[in-house]
Amino acid sequence: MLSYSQRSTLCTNPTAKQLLYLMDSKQTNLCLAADVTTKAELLQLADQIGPEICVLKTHIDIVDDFDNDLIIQLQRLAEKHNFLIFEDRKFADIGSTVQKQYQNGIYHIADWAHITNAHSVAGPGIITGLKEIGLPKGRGLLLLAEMSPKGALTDASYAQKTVAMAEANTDFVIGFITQRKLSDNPCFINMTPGVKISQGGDDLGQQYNTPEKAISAGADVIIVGRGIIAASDPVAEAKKYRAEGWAQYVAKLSKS
Ligand code: S5P
Repeated sequence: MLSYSQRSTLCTNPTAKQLLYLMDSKQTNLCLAADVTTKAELLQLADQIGPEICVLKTHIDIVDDFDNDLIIQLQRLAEKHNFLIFEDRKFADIGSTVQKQYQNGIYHIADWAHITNAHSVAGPGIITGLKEIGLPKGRGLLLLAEMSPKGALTDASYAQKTVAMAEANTDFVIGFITQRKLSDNPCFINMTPGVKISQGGDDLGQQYNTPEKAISAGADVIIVGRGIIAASDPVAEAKKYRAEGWAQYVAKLSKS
């Protein structure tokens, strides 16, 4: 098994390179899903938990009081604490439409999100459309190959077809949202949501695995939301997830 930084040297996409490099240098494979609905809460999480993470994942359209200053401040915090910003937009339309959704509207996602993601259900045109906007800016795209909730339609055949779409676009596609490793290409980064130290789920179908299970199944980055943000001490909890995620990576590396 290659280390994150060894993989970094093999990749051409600048965001993939930067992320893999920073994971090893900062010693974290934790992504925080900062699913909060006010600007103040989002900035507080980014500042307090920023030192523990490699990626801050946003759902920018759930912030009630969104304004451009939020983006400026998030970018400052990303610099200060050395993390990348991943807007979890889950694009799912035809190429022509997603280009506008990525570039225009009130969020201008392509201008600030190092990483975004798309469903593969719409076919390869969605990647081409997003790539025309994102690649000149050095951005990276994750494809949703496999979703975490109960009853998700993303079966093995869907996931494999998604991998094939990624293989045809290795300049821009930097990996997958997935529950397991799907490809041997070292430049694809597997990000796994549905992670919590206490397994189980929520009452809307979400299913959780422990960091240990997620990483042994192939996660490079564990995405944790409520496991951290709903805890009584989110910073202490983030440190726990960071330590656990890193220990599992180091153990896996030393076994190989
Ligand atoms: O299949 C998926 C894909 C994603 S990106 N399942 C998910 O849960 N997510 C996202 O991960 C979801 O949108 C949320 O932001 C996060 C999980 O949050 P948690 O609070 O359940 O850890």
